[in-house]
Amino acid sequence: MYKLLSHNDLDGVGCGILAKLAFGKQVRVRYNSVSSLDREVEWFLENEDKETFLFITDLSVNEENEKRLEAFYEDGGKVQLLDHHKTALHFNEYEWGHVVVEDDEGKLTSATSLFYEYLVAHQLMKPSESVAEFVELVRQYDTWEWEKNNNQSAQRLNALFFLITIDEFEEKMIDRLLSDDHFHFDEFEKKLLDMEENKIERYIRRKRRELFQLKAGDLFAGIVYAESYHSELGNELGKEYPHLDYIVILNIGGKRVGFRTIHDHIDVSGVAGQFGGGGHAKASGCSLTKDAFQRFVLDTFHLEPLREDARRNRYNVKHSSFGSLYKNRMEESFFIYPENDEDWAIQQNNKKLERNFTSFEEAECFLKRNYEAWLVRDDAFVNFLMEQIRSIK
Ligand SMILES: [Mn+2]
Repeated sequence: MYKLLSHNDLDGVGCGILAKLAFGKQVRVRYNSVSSLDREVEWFLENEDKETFLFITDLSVNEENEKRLEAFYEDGGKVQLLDHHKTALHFNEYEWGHVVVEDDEGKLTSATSLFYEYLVAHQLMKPSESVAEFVELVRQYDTWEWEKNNNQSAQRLNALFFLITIDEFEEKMIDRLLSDDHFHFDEFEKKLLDMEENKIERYIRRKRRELFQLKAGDLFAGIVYAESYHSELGNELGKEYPHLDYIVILNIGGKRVGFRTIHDHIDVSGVAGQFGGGGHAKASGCSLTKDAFQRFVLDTFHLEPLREDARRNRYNVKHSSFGSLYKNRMEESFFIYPENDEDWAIQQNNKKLERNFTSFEEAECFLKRNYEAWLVRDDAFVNFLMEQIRSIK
């Protein structure tokens, strides 16, 4: 018999699907949150038949269980831990630990890709094209590589995972991987996924208008309340407001805070760490503790959301050699324009600021961080230009 304890996200469930393909009825699978794994491991060690082979994938155990598992292994127990999180690298000290963050070719790994390699290498599973394709989609989603590659199928696979129950997802995938030569979505799923995509788009559009800005030390954060689609939201808001160093997502019902960044110079695991949380450089989280609640909710509740830049302009556009017009809540106007070949300058209410900028982005970032200004619509831009002409006369 085999037992698999895995994470309850797409990558973790990908491992469960592989286990069922390899071992059929010979494996029992339990999916866990980060916090529930240790209880399951203890239960296994206390109650399970010693002949049962234990796999742990996409998660790692606490120090006590680390010792217990080593003793279990030394005593002839069979256990294999496979993970790809940096924080689990020390498990490589054990014969039963295999943690790889990046493979020999520099490709980021996922638990599903490591488990597939393991099963094939140990001849517990025959390699197949459709399974390899499924594994690659899971890997690209989990490492967020799908974004760079614009691999919509990877994102859609994760969306499908959240639309149905884990049991249904497992069953669908196992049937498909056993019977088809290539991985694909069926017609019903395609329809469902199109609807879901539209829904996420509308959700993000609304959240874009609810984001407010907070200066936190030397960094600037954008804060938003949201219960769902945290990854998509963090990514889209980050791209929409590149002057913000990171995005804070408050889930009041779940009493959780998520941190996301699209910037390479920011490590949000450090930000979460200040509130007792942790995670990756680009995505992290913490509990909504009293401190976090004070900082992100109470201290900021009076703030007004950022205004969005006008989207459908033909004349007042960014990077324009004629200049771009911004406004803030105090009705001050800001005009960004190229001053010579290299510099960009800003006029605040027709008065030039002393400092210059080396790029349009730098000038705009300065404006947005310090004045929360937004790009105005074409009609306001035309009025502004007419006033300029009048004042010259
Ligand atoms: Mn994973």
